Amino acid sequence: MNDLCVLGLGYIGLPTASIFATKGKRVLGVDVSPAVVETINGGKIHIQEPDLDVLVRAAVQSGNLRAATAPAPAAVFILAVPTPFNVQPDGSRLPDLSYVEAATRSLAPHVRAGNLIILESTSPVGTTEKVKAWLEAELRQRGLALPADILYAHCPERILPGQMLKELVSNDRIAGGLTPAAAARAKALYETFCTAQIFLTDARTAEMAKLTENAFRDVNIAFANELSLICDRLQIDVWELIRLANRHPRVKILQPGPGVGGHCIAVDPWFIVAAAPAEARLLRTAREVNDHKPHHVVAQVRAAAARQAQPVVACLGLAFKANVDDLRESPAVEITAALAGAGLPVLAVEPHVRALPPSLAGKAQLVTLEEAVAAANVIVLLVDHRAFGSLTLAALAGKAVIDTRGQIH
Ligand code: SAJ
Repeated sequence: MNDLCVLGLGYIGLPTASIFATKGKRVLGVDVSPAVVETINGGKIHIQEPDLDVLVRAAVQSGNLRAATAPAPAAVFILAVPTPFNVQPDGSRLPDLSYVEAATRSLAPHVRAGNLIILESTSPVGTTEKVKAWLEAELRQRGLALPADILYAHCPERILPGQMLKELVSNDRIAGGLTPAAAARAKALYETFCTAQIFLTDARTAEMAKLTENAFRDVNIAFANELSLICDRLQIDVWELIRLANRHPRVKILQPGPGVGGHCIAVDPWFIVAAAPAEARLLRTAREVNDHKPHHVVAQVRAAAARQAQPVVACLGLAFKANVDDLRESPAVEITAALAGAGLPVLAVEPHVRALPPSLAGKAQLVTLEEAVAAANVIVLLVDHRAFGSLTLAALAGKAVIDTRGQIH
């Protein structure tokens, strides 16, 4: 029998399944996509993350990691499927737990007495309790007996895209159980590879802790983004302002940018807002401030383009943050698409990809940094990639420069 069955082989499930396998656990990785399963069984990866290819190859070659499209019996099940939100007609965002529910129900024929079921997906408070309820309902519907002593825990992941493999091992973790025994067993499991501390709590606190961490960062980025709007109005250099304010021993302002992207920070605070709409006023406003920032940048660029007789706009960077190739949920893509949609000729530079994403295909042209700088008269820096580090204001003299990351000097 498998030691572990990991459901969802994305950014969290794949590294987690692989690292357990390289530590000697027999792991079945499950994904609904046959293409993903085939890729992983071939020792390759379908997502980009430094060194993940080496880890997955080692895991598959050891014989300990195997992928399939359906689960099988295991001592431990880990749910690592997406938890997006749906936008309601009134504009509110409600968590979409359909992937967690489907994955949980798919376990019914395979669970055995004493199994540990871990929810790793970032989830609204109360989801681990729902996992238990869904599994028990599915067992009842199928006329199956409820196995004794099934344990449930929530063990959220905190790894940062771009340095996931390092953080997987070295970040402290939280193990929140529906019972203390569940938390303790989850802790013992993660000690297989986690060299940092693992703190025990209940499942609801663990769920809220994960949401709180990302909401904290969102609020702090919103503070920086709001400052950038205020400074634009007051004609103050926001970067110098933040540098100076941060010399105070208890002030640590984050960096403004073109908006907040990625799959976590722009999503998770909504789970808190949906659960406590009357109380979560600051969190909702922070989301709105950060979601507004791309529109502000688009307006700035359009105003600069209007001052050119024949504007050509260069958008430098499409990824959602520096030095990654992930274009999903990226404010840089949103801004570039809006500029092209406004009828401006747009050159896009993204050294980490070979093709434009579907939302930009046919609307912008993917070129090198040198080509963009030579051809454009409006330069918009959207991502502070290392590859753009050599750009100077002197080299861009005569062009309009909109630097959303404060990188060009
Ligand atoms: N950003 C700014 N200014 C800043 C910092 C970030 O504009 O000063 C922007 C980035 O450009 C990006 C977005 O915020 O668009 C998010 O980037 P990030 O590096 O802050 O975070 P993620 O989304 O890559 O990863 C976050 C991390 N959470 C926290 O730092 C609290 C990570 O530890 C989590 O594991 C991850 O979310 C997750 O999966 O939840």
